[in-house]
Amino acid sequence: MKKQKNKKVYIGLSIDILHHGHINLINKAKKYGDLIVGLYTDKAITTHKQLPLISYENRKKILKNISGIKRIIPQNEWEYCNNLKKIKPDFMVHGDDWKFNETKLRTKTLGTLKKIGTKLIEIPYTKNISSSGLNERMFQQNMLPNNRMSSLKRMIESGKFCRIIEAHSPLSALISEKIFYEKKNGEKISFDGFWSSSLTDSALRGKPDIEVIEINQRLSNINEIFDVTSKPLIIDVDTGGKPEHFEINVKTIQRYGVSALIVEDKKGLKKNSLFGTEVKQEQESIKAFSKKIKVGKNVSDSDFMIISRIESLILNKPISDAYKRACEYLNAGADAIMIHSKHKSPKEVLKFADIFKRKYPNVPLVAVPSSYNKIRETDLINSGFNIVIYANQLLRASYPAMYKTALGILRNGRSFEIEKSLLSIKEILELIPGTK
Ligand code: SPV
Ligand code: MG
Repeated sequence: MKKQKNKKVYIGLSIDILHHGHINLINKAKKYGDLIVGLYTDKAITTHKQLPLISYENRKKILKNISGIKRIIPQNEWEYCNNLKKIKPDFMVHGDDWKFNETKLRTKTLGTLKKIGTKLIEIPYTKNISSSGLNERMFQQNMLPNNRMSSLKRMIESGKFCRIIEAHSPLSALISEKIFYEKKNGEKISFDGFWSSSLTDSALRGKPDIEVIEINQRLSNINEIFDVTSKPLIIDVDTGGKPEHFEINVKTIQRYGVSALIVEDKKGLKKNSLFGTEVKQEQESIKAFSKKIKVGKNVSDSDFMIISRIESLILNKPISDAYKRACEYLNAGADAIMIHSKHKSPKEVLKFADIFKRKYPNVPLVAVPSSYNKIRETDLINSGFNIVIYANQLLRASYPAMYKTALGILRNGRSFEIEKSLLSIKEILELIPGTK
């Protein structure tokens, strides 16, 4: 076919792993006219898949070196409608595999194409490209320490709101790695990473949450989680200990590929924050805590984040104290702030966010809504939060399930009655590939 003059052709690409299927598509599409590629932004990709390994700018650089592309524009959403309406191309070219794996997207796109008078050309999906093989390659790449470490910061920088969930074991992490909820519009809601909680890591071992589980044991747990997952992880390092110890631990934590740590401004024998003032808890001085941050930042990789956790509200101090500390901790080099509260109402946390974001709109802000759990993610987003951490729900879910099961066996003198609430033997045998 001869290239048609003054005709515009549109294709959407993400090209995280560029392969010959993409080249086939580009070569065929450009025959219909001037080729405009809508390149998926990192944020658009994360509405349906994991963050791409290669950033938007670098994927754009790659595309620029492929001949026959007239223009590259950002594809900001999963759906093509906005770009199509803007460009009004004569043709849109797409692989025909979306008839099977993206039916909602296809139907919606067909509606738009009809309205704007664009012709759809569907190209047979290139043979011998195994999507499971590509997914496995992506998974292996995402697991590498540097890739995993940088992915959290990249996600935040792409403007994505990050949903983090506690993982106390590889199995709990595997659930969160894979689970997604598909909304009516096809958007896939999933967890973006894991929280290694001091509370659940301690409770799992039958120990109190008082910094008694030492860092190497915490890291050994994380290492096992990292063996079977690819998403980023934030570690709760409690008070971080003495600055001299903190410095050494920051280096070790980074080496594992952890993306961020959260260090809280308390001192002495640390008690769980959710006790509030019921127990003796003391806040560290601004000066001493700022020194700890500086020491940690001095040995931090640029992709690693040190998040300062402010305990003022936990200790019934005013919002002004929390704000003052936030400013000082940022001056000391903190990459982000976590504001904690144990109140049932989110009022004070939202007030803090309002004041904080007016001064620091670009500094990431973290919420841990364990007690004020009625708040929805949309409200956190609207208030300027960038990360939400569901800090303990999976372990709290497993305990009552185990308790009920153990009691049921005792009550009945056998396991038959409780079987219906369990994973079947077949399911547990098939849960982990390679067991057979
Ligand atoms: C944890 O999960 O260990 C935390 C959050 O530090 S909280 O339990 O709310 O203090
Ligand atoms: Mg903790």
